[in-house]
Amino acid sequence: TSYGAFGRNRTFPPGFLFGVAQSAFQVEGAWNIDGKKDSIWDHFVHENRSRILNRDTADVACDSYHLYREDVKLAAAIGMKMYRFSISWPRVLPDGTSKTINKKALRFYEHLVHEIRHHGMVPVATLYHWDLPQALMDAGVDWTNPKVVDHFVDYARIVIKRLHHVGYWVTVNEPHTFCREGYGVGVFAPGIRSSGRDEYKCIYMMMMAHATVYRMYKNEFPRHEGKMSMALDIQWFQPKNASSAADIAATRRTADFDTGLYAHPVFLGGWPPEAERRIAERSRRANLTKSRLPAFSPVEIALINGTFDFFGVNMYTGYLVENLPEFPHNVSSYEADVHSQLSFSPNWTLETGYFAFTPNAPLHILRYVKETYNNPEILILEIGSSDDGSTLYDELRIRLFHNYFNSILDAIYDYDVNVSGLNIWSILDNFEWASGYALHFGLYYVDMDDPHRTRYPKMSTEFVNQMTRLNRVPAIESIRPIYENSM
Ligand code: GBH
Repeated sequence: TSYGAFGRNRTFPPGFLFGVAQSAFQVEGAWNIDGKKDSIWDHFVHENRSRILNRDTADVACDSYHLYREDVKLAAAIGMKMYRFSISWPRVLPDGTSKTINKKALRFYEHLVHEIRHHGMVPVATLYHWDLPQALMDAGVDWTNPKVVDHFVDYARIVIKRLHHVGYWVTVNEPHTFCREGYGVGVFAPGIRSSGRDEYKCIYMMMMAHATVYRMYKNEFPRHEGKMSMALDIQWFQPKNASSAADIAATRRTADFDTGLYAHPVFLGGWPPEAERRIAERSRRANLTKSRLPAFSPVEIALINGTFDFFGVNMYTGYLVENLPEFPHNVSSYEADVHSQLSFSPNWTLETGYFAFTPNAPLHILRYVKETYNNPEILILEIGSSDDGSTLYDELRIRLFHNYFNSILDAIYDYDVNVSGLNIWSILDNFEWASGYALHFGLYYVDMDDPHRTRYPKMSTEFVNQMTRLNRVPAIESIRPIYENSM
């Protein structure tokens, strides 16, 4: 590992913001309180409890709907200057539409924003972190139906009008994960298994929804200073066999599908040409009358292109990519379109959950974004790792932070990448979707059997605290004594 000329003592640039992240469904609980109705996630979890590991539910989760003041305080206490949360659409609009506005919900988010500002932090607000109102779903207005776009804009307008002090707006969180797992694989809500078909409609609709909200925001709220973009999950892809031309091509193809289908329309304009061509060709060979990837009209390309004030990145891991042989012509799926296989290198430490600690992944991801998408301002909206909840001494997370954060400094100083801040996923252990409470991403441990949901600082809180005080990445060895002293 090389950390360049400054060694490990480089400081973060002036104005660099540290923050923490979370999302409504994963922390709020209060699933049916004060007028909130079901989201597709409430429905997905309740309809078939075996969909979630250990039959967990998010009915109470961290109870942050009631305890949010404490959460904000915990973040401020470790020197955070940003606080990322999401707004629950079915809390604000229980039926999904603007016909019924839940005043209590708007008041809740207004208080939350106020509390964040009061503690000297910048609110980062996500409008859609995967919790579509079930009422819309029941009415057939889901992410394959163009009507979802108008409803999303109505909802966004109501929320934005009320929350003046948000510094960064995130329209949609990880459309890649949402469309892949929700409409392709079906292990996330709404549980649809339509790989490469509804999955692609979902991408199209999310691009339209994002862009229409962005245009509405700029037209209707010209005096708001908040910046707006999306959160895209970006992985560092490397060929499994670095001297195999097939693996090198598969790596490019995978980035084109997993990143390009989501980033190209917004940051460069239109679908990534290679992926668009492949899907069209495979659709033709399967005797379909049109491509499974919905076409953008020239007007739509122009509508979506440029709808960003920064590039929001969620980063966790790297993957090795191996080429797979072409699938038969009549297989209509994302897997057949991309025909590659992902794995982790044996050199990487596996985390409890989905990810592997991939040394220097942030540097590669940040360089990729800079070089591919014309050097935008980059805000890291999520970076973090999971443990199994068995100890507060989260050594692996500290090692990962040490490497990942130094790697961000490398990107800034050695490669001139414009990174304005980072948000750690997550402030609290919370409901990790289909994995329930088995994966612990928090800086604070939360005991889900404790009715009070007491928050306990893990050792990494002290690592982060030192980092925000010193404005540089602290030495790993310095942390344990400080942590133990503070207990
Ligand atoms: C982000 O998603 C989310 O924005 C956030 O809500 C989430 O809590 C956080 O990261 C941590 O995961 O191996 O087939 O089971 C990352 C989404 C979704 C990425 C599941 C890995 C693994 C699919 N993750 N995916 S599988």
